Amino acid sequence: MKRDNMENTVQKKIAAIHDLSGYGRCSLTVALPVLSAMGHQCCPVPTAILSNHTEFPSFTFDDFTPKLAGYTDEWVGLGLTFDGIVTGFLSSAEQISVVAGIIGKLKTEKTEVIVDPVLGDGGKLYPTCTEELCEEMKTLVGMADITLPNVTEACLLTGTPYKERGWTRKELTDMAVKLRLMGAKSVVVTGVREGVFIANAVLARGSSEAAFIRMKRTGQTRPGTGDVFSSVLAGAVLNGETLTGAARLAAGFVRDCIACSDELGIPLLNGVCFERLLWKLARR
Ligand code: PXL
Repeated sequence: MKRDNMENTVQKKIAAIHDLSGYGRCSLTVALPVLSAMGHQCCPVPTAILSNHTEFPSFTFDDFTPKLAGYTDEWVGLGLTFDGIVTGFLSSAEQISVVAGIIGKLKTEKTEVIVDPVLGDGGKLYPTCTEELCEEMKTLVGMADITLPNVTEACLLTGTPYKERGWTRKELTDMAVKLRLMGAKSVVVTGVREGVFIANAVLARGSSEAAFIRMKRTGQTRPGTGDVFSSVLAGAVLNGETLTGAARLAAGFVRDCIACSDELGIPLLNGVCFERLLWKLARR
């Protein structure tokens, strides 16, 4: 057995393909601490370096695309294999084919590929996300063992008109089925408003019916909660949890983070103070 593979039997190794935003709690600044707390070794692949996330009125943005192939080729040279590969915010349509190549290089038949198709929220695209990026994102969704779009992203990917509320379970299941037809094995549609609840539709591999997980809304929508959700879900799946169990853990954790952030008066744009609650995820 290769040395690296032996290491994987004692601790899961996850490549986290996200941007590094210095301020605002999203992407790598969420994935690294969350996956570490859950007992995994998280290896960052930075897609871009930003001063802060793009929901602030201004930000600096340095694309890392030209460096990505060389960076990950070094990992191939070291014989690294990964139990999980998670993807999040990507810089450009062009970067997606590079990321698809990286997944192809780093994945084995046992690797869990988790694609968060970060495109927008509240019915709107994020400022750096273009129509072409949305189109290309479908390729990555097709490579996913699990994809977890929010409702806005599920609409953009499936060509469904967006609405803030009033989703029926059938409409949500239909969107999840369409995403599965694109090639994703399992789908979780996150952040669906249902009155005083937030629901998540979980369509697991091979299942014809979605499970719905509902949590009471405890506060306002905040940036970065999708990244907290995807990191907790990835960490839990790699700890052997079922997809529905992992989605329940992630939804409950996000709910608690929102409540805690409101209680502490954290400004909305600063995301959620997940740091205070990481202990809930900790694994010895
Ligand atoms: O949380 C999604 C996200 C990730 N990365 C960057 C973002 C956003 C959402 O605004 O701007 C840079």
